[in-house]
Amino acid sequence: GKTRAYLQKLINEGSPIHFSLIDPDKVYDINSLQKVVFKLYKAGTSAFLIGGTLGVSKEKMDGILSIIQDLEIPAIIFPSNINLISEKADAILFMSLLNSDDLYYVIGAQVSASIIVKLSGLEPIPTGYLIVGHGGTAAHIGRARAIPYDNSELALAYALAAEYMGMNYLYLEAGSGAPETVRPEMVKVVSKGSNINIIVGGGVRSPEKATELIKAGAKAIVTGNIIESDVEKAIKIIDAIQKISLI
Ligand code: 1GP
Repeated sequence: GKTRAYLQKLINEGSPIHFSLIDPDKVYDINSLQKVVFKLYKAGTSAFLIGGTLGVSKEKMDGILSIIQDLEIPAIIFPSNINLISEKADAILFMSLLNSDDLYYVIGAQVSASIIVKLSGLEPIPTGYLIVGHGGTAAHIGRARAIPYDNSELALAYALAAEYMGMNYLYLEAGSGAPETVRPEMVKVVSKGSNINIIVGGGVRSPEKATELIKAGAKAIVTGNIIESDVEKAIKIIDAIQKISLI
């Protein structure tokens, strides 16, 4: 698959990945989004993620995707449920919410969606989704038993389980707008103890924090809220992590 190969190439080169997350529910003006998307693209964001937990319809997704579609970088669906599958994207984070108490979010939604994904031609990216700390709306809706911010060993146990089940990525999620990000200490323990590629998101609002998380071993950083509230800040985050070489 093209998107997986593209991301793997960045990882092999030691280039940190930056994902710009667009939540279709938070987009009120498609024209200003267009400008923001172009700025992020020019600044060197690695790919766009599109998704959100509440208030997202396929129509809204398609509207956003029509803007991103023609750029040279991938548009990747970050799904909260099975209704958010659009053939206008390049790929989908095919995720299991590993620490959910509800089998629907662990394997049910995936079974309901798999044939649709196959028919859509979207490239699935096997991803474990692990909710940490604050957890935000995603934790509530996903019935997650969030991993405490300071329990790195528990996160590592999930990471190894995900790796042994064949997943490529582990998304450590503190929840959109979380007052505290996943701690660099947890990222360090998981990256040292496993071979899975770590994505970190939730509450990343400064270049310093993003840098710290990358240096701790994250392969990718996600920024969501900041893109809509302060795109120049998001660009500073992109610039900061691009300066880091992981080799
Ligand atoms: C949410 O991890 C993402 O799923 C991004 O979080 O909106 O806080 O950047 P923020």
